[in-house]
Amino acid sequence: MPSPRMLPSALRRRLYIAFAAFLVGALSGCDALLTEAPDETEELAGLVPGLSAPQRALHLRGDGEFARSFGPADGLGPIFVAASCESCHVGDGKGHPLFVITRFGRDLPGGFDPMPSAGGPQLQNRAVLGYIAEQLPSAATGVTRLIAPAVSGLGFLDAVDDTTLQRLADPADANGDGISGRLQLLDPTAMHANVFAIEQGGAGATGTRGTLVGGRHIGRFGKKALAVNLLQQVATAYHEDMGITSDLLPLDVVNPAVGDAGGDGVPEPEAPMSVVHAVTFYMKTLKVPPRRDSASADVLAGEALFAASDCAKCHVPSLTTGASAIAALDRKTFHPFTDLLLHDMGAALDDGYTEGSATTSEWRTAPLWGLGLAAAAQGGRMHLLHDGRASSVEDAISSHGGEAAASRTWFNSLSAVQRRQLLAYLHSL
Ligand code: HEC
Ligand code: HEC
Ligand SMILES: [Ca+2]
Ligand SMILES: [Ca+2]
Ligand SMILES: [Ca+2]
Repeated sequence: MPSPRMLPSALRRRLYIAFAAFLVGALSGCDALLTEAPDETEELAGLVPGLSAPQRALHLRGDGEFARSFGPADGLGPIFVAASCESCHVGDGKGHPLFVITRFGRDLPGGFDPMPSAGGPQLQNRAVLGYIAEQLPSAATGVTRLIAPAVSGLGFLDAVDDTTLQRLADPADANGDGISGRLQLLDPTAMHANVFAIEQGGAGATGTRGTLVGGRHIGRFGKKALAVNLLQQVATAYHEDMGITSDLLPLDVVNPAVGDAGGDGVPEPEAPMSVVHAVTFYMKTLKVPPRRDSASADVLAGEALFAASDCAKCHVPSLTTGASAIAALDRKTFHPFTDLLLHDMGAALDDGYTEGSATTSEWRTAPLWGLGLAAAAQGGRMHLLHDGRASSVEDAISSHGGEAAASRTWFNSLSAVQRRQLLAYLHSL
């Protein structure tokens, strides 16, 4: 458990809510700390600099909605995973493996079957009173359990042009370095058309977005990059994770073994578009995770090691946004340590589960910004990789295979001093 002093007040306030059980001990005696000014350098929640007053107001409204817990009278369910965004995305930081999302499907000769007639691809393991939750079907061959990613800085990733991702992709490994980032390519759906149309017409990205590559759209959010932009991700989260309908996804998710059975009794849409927009805007305008100790000698030496390594070919240190109607996100260079592309990570990370054009062993490069803040958000101990299985950075690297196998070998060949320097750098992100 981290010392309460290490935690900024806003993060701490939120952690206390979700981790009350873990933090009961820490609560006693830290009343004085709670009233201290937050340490800006460790604050994860917060606005991107340069927002106008109306933009700040919309951000605050979205913040409130993100924290809001839905009840049966608000349309929760009839089946769902959690009652609020914040119950998984605690303090906007990385989620704890106690609160995972489970998705499943099975391999068939014709390809992967997300088992819709058995409630796939996502398991809604809770239900409102009088309705029956889903159970994992025994016929599922691929089951994946995903922890919630941190949501800070996502507006910058949302505002990167499609052309930037196309430029980074090297599907045939043309430069022969064993690393071949692929675009997640998705069959166009009515939802894509809607989310792109709304974004182009509203306060969203105005650069190259919604590009068709071989007739398919480019995905970028989610661990296998299934969502094309934040608006789609947010509307889908309401729908699949909380059972909340909107104009973008107007039919409640039901347990196919039960059928509608009166559903949740609340008319659709349960969340007006103003709420979906406010939460999307909140996601877009959270500041990037702050760096710490960035000038120490070890960190600077580690930075040079990282830049010279293959790590940086996937965990790309700098990206630049395209044109954005939000001035604070317009053509800005930022440091996410991801290329937003899919990579084959080898057998250890193969979960037998596939989404869109991503294979079972392919994952979107996890951004490394905020890595050093993960443990604080996760109740004191680090849980890395898509399912939170790794308890340290070294542990996460030891699961890197496939395209990242050479990178893992390189890491293992570092001297003790170099390894300490690289880890100091990664923890400063
Ligand atoms: C039950 C836990 C849970 C709930 C509730 C939940 N999320 Fe998530 N969230 C996740 C997980 C797990 C992922 C990764 C999903 C994936 O890979 O497809 C995720 C992914 C995301 C992402 C994509 C981040 C990225 O880096 O690609 C955003 C944005 C997001 N959630 C926002 C929300 C919002 C907004 C809500 C409420 C409307 C919400 N989430 C509710 C668990 C949750
Ligand atoms: C071929 C691309 C690639 C290379 C090279 C690579 N990584 Fe990764 N890395 C990934 C992907 C993809 C994930 C997400 C895997 C998952 O979630 O299961 C990841 C996850 C991680 C994580 C966990 C992050 C989190 O939030 O859970 C760390 C830490 C990490 N990588 C560090 C490194 C370091 C250090 C190197 C160099 C020694 C490296 N990686 C090389 C693609 C790569
Ligand atoms: Ca509902
Ligand atoms: Ca389901
Ligand atoms: Ca309903």
